[in-house]
Amino acid sequence: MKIERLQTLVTCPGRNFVTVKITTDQGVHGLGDATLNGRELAVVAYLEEHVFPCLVGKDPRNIEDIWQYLYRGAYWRRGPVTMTAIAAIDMALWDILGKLAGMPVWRLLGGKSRAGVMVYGHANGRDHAEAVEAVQQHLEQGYKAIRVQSGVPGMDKVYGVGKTRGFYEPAQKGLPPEEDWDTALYLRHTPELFRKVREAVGPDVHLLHDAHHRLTPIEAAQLCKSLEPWRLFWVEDATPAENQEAFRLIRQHSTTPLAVGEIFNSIWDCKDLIQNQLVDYIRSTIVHAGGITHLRRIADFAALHQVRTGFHGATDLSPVTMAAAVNFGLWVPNFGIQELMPHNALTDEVFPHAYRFEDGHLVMDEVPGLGVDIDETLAAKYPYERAYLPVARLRDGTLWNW
Ligand code: KDG
Ligand code: MG
Repeated sequence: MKIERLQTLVTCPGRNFVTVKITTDQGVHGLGDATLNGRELAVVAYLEEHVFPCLVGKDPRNIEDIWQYLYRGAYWRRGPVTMTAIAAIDMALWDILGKLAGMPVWRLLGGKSRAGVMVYGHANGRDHAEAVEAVQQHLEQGYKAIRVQSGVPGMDKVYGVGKTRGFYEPAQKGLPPEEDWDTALYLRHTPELFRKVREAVGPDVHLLHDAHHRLTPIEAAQLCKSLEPWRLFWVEDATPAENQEAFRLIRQHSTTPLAVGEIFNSIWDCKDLIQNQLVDYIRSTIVHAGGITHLRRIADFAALHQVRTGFHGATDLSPVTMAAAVNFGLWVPNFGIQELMPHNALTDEVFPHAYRFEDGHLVMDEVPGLGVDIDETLAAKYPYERAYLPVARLRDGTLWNW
């Protein structure tokens, strides 16, 4: 059996997605997500110029060898563009293997460890009252875990909060918009937000929060300590993690569980964090960290250190990644939680999929492969549109972490 054809399919049904389609000489095809928010076409070029020509004629069932070939064989290792490209190929190969075996990928990985994967939704509001209301709406929809973000008085825009109520999509058409940031205001208002939410919804619901890399280690420690009375499920990206040691300072001051990793692209980005038990949840995602093959390695390593999974699942990860994440989450023994930011209806139409939301969980029936497809005719109606994530600046103009 041979790989005969490899294609990238770029579509923008509301936001940009890059999909890899691999077809074998026997006509079986597999899909992989290759979307890297704001850098989409760099991954397309990497794939089309440097990866696809090397894979024609290879046996698609040799997933591990192809992974090593693309990782070690390139000589240049890691990096988001490379690892997203490798991830897309890897997902497509697992999809093909599942279809050949007539089994879902969760079965190939080792079978189900649970009936469904618990997800967390996004509640956000322009102020605390709106945020509390959004949490209550999520509870009515069946969510057991809810991330809460709120506007901060004195700041125009805050990560996670849209201009209108409800849905929040950070990437915007055109060039990167600029937002301002004031750490002192944020640190003052966030514990108050969680006091109000916890008092409104009671002890049972899991509450999460994303600090989105904005804080220094000692500020992150202050935030996590101040949130302890409200018993969060986690604080995410409390401080940037390029220096993995930075998390030690947070740990020394707080017992609030920590999650990190949505921008990691390899096991080397989290080795020290995991080995030293400086975090509790690893958020690396299948699309940006080398696919199922590499995430399995990260998850197994994490399991040795009581670190659980909590994969990224924002709208810039296509339904192909979400399908892969559900397959992975059904199997992985050290599953923690899965982020779910639902796609718009048009995206779900372009990518018909087998996973569905039921009572706070994503579930999936016994379908071969990843359980996701692409309607190529519909996808072609929505061509790529340049879009970027915002950048953040402190009040004095200093460029900050968005
Ligand atoms: O592309 C960046 C977004 O996916 C990211 O900002 C969303 O932080 C995010 C999250 O936790 O979903
Ligand atoms: Mg995040």
